Amino acid sequence: MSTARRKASDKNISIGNAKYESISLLTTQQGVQIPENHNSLKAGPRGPTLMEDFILREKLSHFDHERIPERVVHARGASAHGFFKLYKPLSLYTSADFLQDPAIETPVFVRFSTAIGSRGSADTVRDVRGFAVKFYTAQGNYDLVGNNMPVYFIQDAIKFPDLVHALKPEPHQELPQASSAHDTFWDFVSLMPESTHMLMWLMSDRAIPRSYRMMEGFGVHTFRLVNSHGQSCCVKFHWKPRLGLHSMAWDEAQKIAGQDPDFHRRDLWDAIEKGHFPEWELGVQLIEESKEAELGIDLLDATKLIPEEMVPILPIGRMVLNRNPANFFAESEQVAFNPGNLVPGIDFSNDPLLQGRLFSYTDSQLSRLGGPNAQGLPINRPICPVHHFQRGGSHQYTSHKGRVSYEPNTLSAGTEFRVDGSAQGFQSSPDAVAPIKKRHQSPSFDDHFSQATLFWNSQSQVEKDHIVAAFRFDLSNVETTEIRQRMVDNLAHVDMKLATRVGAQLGIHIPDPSAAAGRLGFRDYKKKSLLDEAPSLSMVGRYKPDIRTRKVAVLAADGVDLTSVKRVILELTAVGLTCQVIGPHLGHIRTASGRTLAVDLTFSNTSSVMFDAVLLPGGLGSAEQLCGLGKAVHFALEAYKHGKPICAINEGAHLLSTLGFSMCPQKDSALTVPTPGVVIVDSLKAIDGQISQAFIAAMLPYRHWDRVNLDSVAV
Ligand code: HDD
Repeated sequence: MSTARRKASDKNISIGNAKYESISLLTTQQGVQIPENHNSLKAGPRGPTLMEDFILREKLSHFDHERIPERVVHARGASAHGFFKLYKPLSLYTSADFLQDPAIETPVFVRFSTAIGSRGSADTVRDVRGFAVKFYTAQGNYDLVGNNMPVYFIQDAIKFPDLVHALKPEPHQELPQASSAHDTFWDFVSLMPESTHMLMWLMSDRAIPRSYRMMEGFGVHTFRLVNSHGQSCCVKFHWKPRLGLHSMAWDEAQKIAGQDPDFHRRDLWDAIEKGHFPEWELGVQLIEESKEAELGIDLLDATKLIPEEMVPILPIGRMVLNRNPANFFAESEQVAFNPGNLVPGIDFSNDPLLQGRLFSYTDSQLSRLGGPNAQGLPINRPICPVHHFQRGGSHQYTSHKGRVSYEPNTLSAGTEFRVDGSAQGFQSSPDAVAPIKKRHQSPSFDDHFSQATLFWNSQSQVEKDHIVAAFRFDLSNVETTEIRQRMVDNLAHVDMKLATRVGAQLGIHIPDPSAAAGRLGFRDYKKKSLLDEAPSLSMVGRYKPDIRTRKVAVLAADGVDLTSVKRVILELTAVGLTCQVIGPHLGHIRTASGRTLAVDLTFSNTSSVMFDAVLLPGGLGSAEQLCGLGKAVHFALEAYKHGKPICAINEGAHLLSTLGFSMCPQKDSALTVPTPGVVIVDSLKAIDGQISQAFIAAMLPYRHWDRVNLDSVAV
């Protein structure tokens, strides 16, 4: 197309008198139209290719450089946009603008992540999850860069590189990917007793969340809120998910890692696309600085939490994620969080872990994002005006006007940025600083086990069983016997029963708490905890059940009785559940009444681990076919074994008989519950709405680990 014709046909962009249509034209980065994009420039039809082909060179060169270094930790993640809205003004505690006016919606960008794995690793591995929130406030960006666990492995940032080196794949063979189950990790943490509390969380079901949408978030460190009078108080931040706190079964998490490594990323994306916007409530624990001593817990120690039973959480607002990123790289990959991004009214504490982070994030991003101007990228840019005299640097996005790049100056209103006294701008909260310079740690950090014990004591029996199983899995993969022994000896300081149960399968001696005495970093000191148990540390029974967005698998084959199940599906969909029909093949199946039913997925491309509940419709033909289909039988067995709610209508119950024990409906009764979470229904006897209500009731607890014969059911 000639330039003239190109101009004539174009509509969207005007430059001078000319108009250009940008969409229809393929151009180079310089805007030169490319005639075709399939053949490089050659001398003759069979080559050679010519160096002068600037179109080829530009394309290949851009491709060659389109990867940037992945985050050194938290490389694997997914993000979403949304907003934060306050419940009521917090002016008593903070002058932060976004915490004053409940009418304002502050835009946010949130990135969830795993910590250990590389960018391409699976979402569902056992790991702490990152929960990083960027608030684009009128006073600048505020980043709350937290995790889904309220404590951390180490107390001082100087240990962070060692922790991460120990946790990452071992350097000689780059194994294993995204897993703590190897020698170097347990070698390090067994020599670092301060990590024991975090290890309890890591080995708990919190480390295998069902969804990013169903996990809590924590700021971890103590921060400070500062009001307009300069008065400050200590604060801990908490995110509480509206959909409750749910986890996978370990067996399930491992299988999903193979079947759908993008499980969490997809789940977040799909929920937002469907308009099921994830929501969290932000809460704060406020502690007057003078009351810190009364708590008996050092607020600067990131391996400790303040139980809600001691300081309740005050809900202050809610966050809704309602928009997926337009481009993963530009937003999720290029976003740069930094705990040092603060706004007036919020301040740091002297937590030595936090203090080190304040250096590390900026430093890390210099190499990851290629220079000091990454905050100018669209995703990182504040929404408020920015005025400074910093100039130059790689990838400078702003063409600064004028001759002045210093301050003070008289040539460019150089004093206009000066703030008046201590009333405006970011004011660091005044703090007394102890005068002795020394490389040391406060003795109040020495208690390494009391909160690990508190956590253990606060778990339900099932949660304890899962923690024991997780320790056994990880430690069984440790090749060095001495490391296994050392770790279990440490666990003896948490609870002797825990240590004995974990150690039983590890081919080691009986756990011996005294073995640790005198070891580097080990202090034989355990504070008496003010609480014996803190129910808030358990995942059980903490949230009002909310079943919205859960996924129900409807297993069906030719001969399915649609009449009895259609209404149930409609009723489940009406309360926010997603039902998908799983059949022996794609396309349609024939129903008992001769109609057709569309199949969403087959037993070849999905399995029970992708669903939260299972519905087995009636129809003799369908039931008989499914009972003869190994994958369908496995589906039901696996769902049973993972404690999932199952509802069988009429002949649908036949599939349950493959579980190996009696699952017969009771005569004269519309509903039978042979074991927790399994509902067998006689549709002829059930009244309107009864089936879906019974199924929904079975879904409320999410899982039924108290089922009979759970272990004897083979999967
Ligand atoms: Fe960190 C990334 C959370 C301790 C150094 N960290 C990173 C991310 C999260 C956290 C959520 C990913 C942010 C994103 O999505 O881009 N980190 C934490 C929490 C910690 C913590 C909750 C303890 C309470 N981190 C920590 C320490 C150091 C770092 C002690 C170093 C001294 N973290 C980094 C980093 C990363 C990072 C190397 C990797 C890439 C980046 O920052 O931008 O600087």
